[in-house]
Amino acid sequence: MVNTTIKTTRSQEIFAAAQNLMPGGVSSPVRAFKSVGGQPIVFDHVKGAYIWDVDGNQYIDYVGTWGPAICGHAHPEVISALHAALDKGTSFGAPCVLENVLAEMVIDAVPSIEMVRFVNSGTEACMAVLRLIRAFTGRDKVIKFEGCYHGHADMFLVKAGSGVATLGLPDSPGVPKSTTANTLTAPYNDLEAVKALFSENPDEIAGVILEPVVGNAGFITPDAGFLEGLRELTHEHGALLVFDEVMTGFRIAYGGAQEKFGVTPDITTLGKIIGGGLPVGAYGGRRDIMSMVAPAGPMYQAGTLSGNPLAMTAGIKTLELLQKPGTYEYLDRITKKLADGLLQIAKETGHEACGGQISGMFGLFFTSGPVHNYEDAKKSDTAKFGRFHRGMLERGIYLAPSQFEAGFTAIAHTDEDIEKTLTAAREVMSSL
Ligand code: KE4
Repeated sequence: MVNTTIKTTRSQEIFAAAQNLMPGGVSSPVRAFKSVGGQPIVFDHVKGAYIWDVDGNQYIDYVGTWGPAICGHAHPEVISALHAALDKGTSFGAPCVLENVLAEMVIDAVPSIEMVRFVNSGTEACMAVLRLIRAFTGRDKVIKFEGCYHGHADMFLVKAGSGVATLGLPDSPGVPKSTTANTLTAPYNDLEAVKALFSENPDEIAGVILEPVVGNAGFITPDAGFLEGLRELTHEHGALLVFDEVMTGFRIAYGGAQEKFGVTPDITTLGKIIGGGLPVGAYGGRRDIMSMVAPAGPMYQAGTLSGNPLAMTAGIKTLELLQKPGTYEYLDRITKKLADGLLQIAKETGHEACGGQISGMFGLFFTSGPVHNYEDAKKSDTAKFGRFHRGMLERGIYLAPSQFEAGFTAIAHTDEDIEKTLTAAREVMSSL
């Protein structure tokens, strides 16, 4: 175990036991701190912008359970809405008006979505969309971008980001070559590479899927014209454009990255925030495309807990809270203060660093940059990032435990939290 100045005895005991019970002791790989080293902390409870671990240590949280906690953890209005919903049952497996309510909110918010289907995770949403674009176009091939992550379905585990990048996995064993033969990849922000793929595979590409702002290779923004270029190319070649907004949806703006950048895809995947901390994913888009989904159409997709009343309740309340005037201006202001502060401190303490933020999403790479794609991101000093992560953790700041993840703020973060974080960052970077 890594000696730390904070007391983590109980975390160590629980995590040691967990490793005998669950692979790596976790329910999702990135949580194991493999790429940053040291002992993962075991959470006891969360509230607002804060975490308390099982040893009683408190942290300012910039992971927010990977995005859902944008209103702060355990928001009192979400919790009380859930309490009321609980008394009516936890799952129906039948139509429920709450699905109508959340569906209308999503359709009203997201420019590309005319109809929506709820599922239970972002992975499910992306899996279903891959099947849908193939069903709609009659074509089999799909273009994804190196470093982008669209969940763990076989077809997407090709040069994927997030935990795959974090652990440096060669994609993954167990994925037959035949499954990924139709998955084409290009460097992010490289329109010429996409044009070449369309030329080499005429009339065979069903669609292009991407994170419109990348959070799974670290934080990477689209170059000017990149999203617009993909919109034109997909139109030109009869392919569909899919924005995977599982992470960016309702975070980059209330209408997602597509609202922020003014580029409307044909289909959008969502997750995280629309579940308000409970398991929800969704996919939606043009009515003519979505009408292919069973039972309206022939494309099959299903789920026992899809649209369950608890998850719908948490999502509805979360989106209601996000509709409050000034929400995204506040998120942008405090996150800019954080990101700019981190870069300024890195420069002042002699470290090559780059990064930035959009609304409540930010990132920091220890490399001079700029970082336009995954290859650039991989040039960053991940060992230094690991030392930075540990140093911040010991000072009560909980950052994403991987260089290849983005950071998230919430409306619960205060200026004081940001200032405390920057003070800790200066101490750590001075000693890196
Ligand atoms: P889930 O199946 O984890 O709900 O969603 C998959 C997914 C799809 N698309 C994007 C853009 C995503 O960011 C994700 C999941 N994000 C990761 C964090 N980088 C989830 C954290 C984890 O895997 O534990």
